[in-house]
Amino acid sequence: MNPLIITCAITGAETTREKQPNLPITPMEQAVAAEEAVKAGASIIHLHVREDDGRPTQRVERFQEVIQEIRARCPRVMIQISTGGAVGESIENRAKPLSLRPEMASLNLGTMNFGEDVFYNHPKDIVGLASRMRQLGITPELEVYEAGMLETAFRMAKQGILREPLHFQFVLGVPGGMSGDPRNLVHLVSLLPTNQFHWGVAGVGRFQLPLAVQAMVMGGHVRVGFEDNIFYHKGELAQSNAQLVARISRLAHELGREVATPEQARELLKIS
Ligand code: KMH
Ligand code: ZN
Repeated sequence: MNPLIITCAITGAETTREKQPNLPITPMEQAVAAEEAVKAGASIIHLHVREDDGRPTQRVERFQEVIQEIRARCPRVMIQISTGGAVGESIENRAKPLSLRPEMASLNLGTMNFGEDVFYNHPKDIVGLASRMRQLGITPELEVYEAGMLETAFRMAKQGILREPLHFQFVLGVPGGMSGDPRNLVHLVSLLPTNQFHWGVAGVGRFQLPLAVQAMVMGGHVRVGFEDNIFYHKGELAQSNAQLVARISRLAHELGREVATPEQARELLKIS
């Protein structure tokens, strides 16, 4: 099996300090959290940034500051900026940090209910973001919350808007999308026509750990971190993002799956 790519989503847009006191918010906190996560086995950092007061932002200067700090500590980790932003953010703002040309960026493939909110992704905006990424040489990670979104990706690949190999992230457990039921992951993977695709799973909340283990066994990759889950065990908050990554690395080792270094992850995803 391929080495396991662990992505760490260190901050997110919705998690708060009130709920997770160790949430990294400032550029320095985020850089330290990223460095610890990389030391624990992460090769991709999925990045949302915040203003100092904790508000989510898509401000380019803030992304630049954080990326610089992370790069100074982890020169080869892949940085994947979020173009999802926070629910309700304008599409113009969501696209802005692409100008920094990170290795990767998330691309959300459809509109859906997102908890109590609606996460809008108009078809023309999805195509617009994908085209901009292509123009700038940024590899999209395709965020899939529903089986129909997978079909959207296949259609976009056929139209030449997305270039293969496609890299999917199945985000399961968002209220409004597919749940973290193990059958959902089996179904989504079964829809991939060949094994020329990369896929990972980001389980939300209590689904994070069981889906991660399932993905490891099925040959997929794994995302953990405070964006998706703030607990280590039921009712016990995680101490850090790195603690969540370290558990995945340990389990991978037990299961005989090598954990990818940033270099190996680049090679696998064809990102130089
Ligand atoms: N904050 C969510 C509404 C992404 O990063 O692209 C969307 C999100 C997905 O986090
Ligand atoms: Zn995100």
